[in-house]
Amino acid sequence: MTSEDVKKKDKAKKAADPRDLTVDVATQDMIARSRDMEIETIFDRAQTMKPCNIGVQGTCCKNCAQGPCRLPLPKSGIEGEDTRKGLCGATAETIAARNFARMVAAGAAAHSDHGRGVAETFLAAARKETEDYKIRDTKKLLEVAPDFGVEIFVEGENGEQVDRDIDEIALEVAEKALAQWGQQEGEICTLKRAPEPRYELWKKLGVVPRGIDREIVEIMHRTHIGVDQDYENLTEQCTRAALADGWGGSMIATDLQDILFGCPYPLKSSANLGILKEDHVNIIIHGHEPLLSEMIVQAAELPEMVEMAKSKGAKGIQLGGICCTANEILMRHGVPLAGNFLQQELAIVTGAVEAMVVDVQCIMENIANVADCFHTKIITTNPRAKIASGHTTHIEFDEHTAFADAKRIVQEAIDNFPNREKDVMIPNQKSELIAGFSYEAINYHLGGTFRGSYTPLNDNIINGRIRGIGGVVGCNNARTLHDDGHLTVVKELIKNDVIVLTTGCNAITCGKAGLLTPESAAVYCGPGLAEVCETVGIPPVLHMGSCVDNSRILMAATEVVKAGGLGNDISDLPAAGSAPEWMSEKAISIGHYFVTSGVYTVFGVTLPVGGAPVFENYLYNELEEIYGGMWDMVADPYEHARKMIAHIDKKRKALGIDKARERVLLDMADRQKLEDAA
Ligand code: NFS
Repeated sequence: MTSEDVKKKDKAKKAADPRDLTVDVATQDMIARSRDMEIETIFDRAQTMKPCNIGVQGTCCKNCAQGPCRLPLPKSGIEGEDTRKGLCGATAETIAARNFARMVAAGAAAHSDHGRGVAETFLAAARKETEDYKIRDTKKLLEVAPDFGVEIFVEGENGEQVDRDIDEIALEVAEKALAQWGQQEGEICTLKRAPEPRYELWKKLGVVPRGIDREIVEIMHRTHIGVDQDYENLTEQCTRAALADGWGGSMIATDLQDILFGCPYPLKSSANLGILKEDHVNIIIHGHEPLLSEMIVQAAELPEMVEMAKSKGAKGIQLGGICCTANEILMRHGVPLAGNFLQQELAIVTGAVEAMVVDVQCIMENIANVADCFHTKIITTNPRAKIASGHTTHIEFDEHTAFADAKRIVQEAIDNFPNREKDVMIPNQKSELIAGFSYEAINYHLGGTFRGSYTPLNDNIINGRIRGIGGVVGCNNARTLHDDGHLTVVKELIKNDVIVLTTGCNAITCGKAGLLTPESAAVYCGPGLAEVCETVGIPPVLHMGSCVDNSRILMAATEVVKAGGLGNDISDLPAAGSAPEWMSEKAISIGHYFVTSGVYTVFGVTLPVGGAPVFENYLYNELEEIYGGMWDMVADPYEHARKMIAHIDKKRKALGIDKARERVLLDMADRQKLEDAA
């Protein structure tokens, strides 16, 4: 071995220290165990494979067979005119904008196809073609029906207004909702839920999406060789597709899921790999669509299943969630969170998982290889998402036979319990949490009146106890210290009296770190936010659900605008968005619908636009003049949070409520003095 080789090996060893890869102790322990067992995980691959330097700049075009054309920024920067061009003449700006647009398209497609699946099941339920899904939350059905143009009253015999039959309403909502995907002209109807000035702005700019599928397809057309060669025009199409996601596909998914499975309200649960139980049949549900997981939750609770588990020597059945499915079944059933995106392979490394059941999205192909080292069965369930590598079982999940399919899956897991052959090692770590903050639940909790309202929240923002609102969401990314970005951003925000709304993998991180409890307010929050949390009895970080449930954040922001006193539009609010550890294309679609809804949105790690400074400037600065919100990228999580806070302060100043906050802080200091004197 040459000295160079030794150096390389030492470096790899050093980088392999699990504490350099994650701040989560359970994850550190499992990385160490995977290394001891010589099982490769994403944490190892992130060391050995470096990202492509041109790809990260966003300036590699492979949209035709004359390329890939690679246009990195010259080391010395650009002096004078930028002469970089692809074979067809595409500039770095065009290439980066096209790549960005394709990410929006893929992200919007993923969320929206999820929504379509929900709408189809909803239609089957409304038509009574399935016994397994029912219209459960009729209150929410009646609330959303008018947004789809569905009447909830009919004229009675004497001309009086009477309630319309609920099944009829459900059927019409199902048909109207599903029609939003294939609609060719007009507008997606749920866009009108936005504050009026926002909707009018979109209309004026001509970016109101016509139909969900149409806007996604148009991105694919425009980014084909030789079509749209104007980054501003491309960005405009990104806006249509992203709005069709956030205010369309995702929002409709959330609505219909709530109607089918119940609108979430606060409940207790726990998080981290420590929720697995050595003496139980452990089933991990991983992926995104609650259609499947809801049925598995019900199947696992059946006394006959529990008995069957006991007959195999287990004490019972333990379910745990990974990724956004985890959030869905946590929000409605309190099923504990096993972990977030980067913990999926490691859950299997515990040796305690009988089955990992997956549907779609954020499922790493390598779970099949890790499972091959254990008795764990990987069960794929969706025709859209199979795994070729490793030994996997496919049990296709059909909405018409859903419960029977779920029972088969649970049975497979139970049958697998006696096959554990390796030692089991379950980390001790798990934290208590409270989740279930739909925007309706926030309304109720903060309002506390008959109808509930956001007015008390607005009052506390206006009087300065709460400085502003931070929406912190999104993935994990193996290129950055796992969970550290999430925690640093969230802790800095709440320390500075910014209340945090969370979803996705960020929510799971916060749950693991104990930030989703009311008690954490006294430890981590600034005095103003701590006081509000204590009075109302809520955590400073409110778990609102999965990634499609970012639509709940949009609705919460809309409710805050409507409650009054904080301007007329989302862009007037002292609020900012963040995805500190993002990695998926869905995150880009989410980021873009937040930006174009008027929110200053900061991403961590990197954004693939750095090689195209003009397009980058357009996203980071010029969009603010158009939409009142803009993109930003700050890799350092502390600086990231500080920029959000600076933006919140800028908005407070514009609203003329900056002085109020100074008074509150003075009050607190004075109170402190009095307490000290006493
Ligand atoms: Ni959303 Fe990211 Fe995946 Fe959920 Fe987690 S990785 S964009 S947070 S699980 S979708």
